[in-house]
Amino acid sequence: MAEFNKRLTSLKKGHEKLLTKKNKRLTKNYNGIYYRYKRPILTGEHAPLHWRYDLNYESNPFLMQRIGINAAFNAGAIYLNGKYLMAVRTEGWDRKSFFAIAESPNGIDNWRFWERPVTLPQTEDPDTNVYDMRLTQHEDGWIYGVFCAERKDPAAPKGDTSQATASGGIARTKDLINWERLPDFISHHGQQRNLVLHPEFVDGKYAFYTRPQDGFIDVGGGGGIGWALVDDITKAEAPEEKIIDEKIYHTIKELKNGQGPAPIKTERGWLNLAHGVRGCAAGLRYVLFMFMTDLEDPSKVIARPGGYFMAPENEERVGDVSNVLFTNGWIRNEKDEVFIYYASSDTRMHVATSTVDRLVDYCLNTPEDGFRSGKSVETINKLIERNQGKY
Ligand code: M1P
Repeated sequence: MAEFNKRLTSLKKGHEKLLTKKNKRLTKNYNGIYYRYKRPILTGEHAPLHWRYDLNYESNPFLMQRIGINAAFNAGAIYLNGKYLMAVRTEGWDRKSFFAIAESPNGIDNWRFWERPVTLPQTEDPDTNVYDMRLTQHEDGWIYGVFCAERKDPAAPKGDTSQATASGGIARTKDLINWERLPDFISHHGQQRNLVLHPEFVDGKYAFYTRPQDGFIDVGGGGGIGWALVDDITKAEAPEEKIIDEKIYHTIKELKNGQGPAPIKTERGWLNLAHGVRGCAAGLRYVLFMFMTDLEDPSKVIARPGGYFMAPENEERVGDVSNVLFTNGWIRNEKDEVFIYYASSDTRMHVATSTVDRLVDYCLNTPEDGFRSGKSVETINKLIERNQGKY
């Protein structure tokens, strides 16, 4: 018992130390667009001890970890009542992901999970795995959590234990504790792994960013960021999906792309953050990119800064699925500061900070991709001309 108590005290102390560690903004190599931070903001190790350990001496005299949390990543985010909150994709040792809300007083550090993970109601066809929740505070008064609901493919040949289907799951809440599950999004164009709800009605309808894809991994002949209008969110069905951002040969989104979080409204247009994927000898490389859309018609792209906005760096490059940056959450606070929550290599969460003005400037003034090496050189030469006498 003495040994048990000693270890428990030390576990609690170590955990508290991790949770209260200050983060540090990195000013070296600042690119004028955003700041990165020294440490990840949330990892599997941040999961509460009472989720992982049986804390009763009688049933766990060795104080063994009974349940493990492998990773904390791909979090949706929301600023609610002055609190910075993330709906974190929390993945157990058993490979199942679930959502758990984590809270920080300043958006940067001191992140703490709430007492319990989210209990997500099921549809008639229970999900095997759920992940990548985008939180949207909609003008209809609800907070929506839109996520991927994965199930074994009923059409998989006998003995194939990996073929899956991805659908757009939808749930809504007022407090992030009690959730109402709505039927999955019905797409007429294949699977949906990357669904995001726009925060405002468009033409009196709910508007979704979609990603029609032929298979579970491959987008195939489909792909691109799509746009679909839905009459009734309690029976969301999209007969039509219009592609607003295509995947393009020899770009950072050659293989696939997907909307990140719900866009941020600015005076100049909607700021959009997304991920782009290309193949290389090391496998798939996931980076983040931005684009801006028209205020009146958010399906119309008005600015396409070329190349990536953020790519994996240093430790971010390595994890369970290496060479991946992924984002599905960001927060704009009342000071127009923007907190970009991104995950590295399907393992841990980070934050980068910027401002609305900077991101608008980035979108409107970064040269577009010319799609050929020769065009890239032309673009650099134009800048060199403008810089004559300045260097
Ligand atoms: O492993 C990288 C990412 O792969 C998927 O994203 P996409 O559908 O764009 O390929 C998702 O499983 C995502 O969660 C994951 O981070």
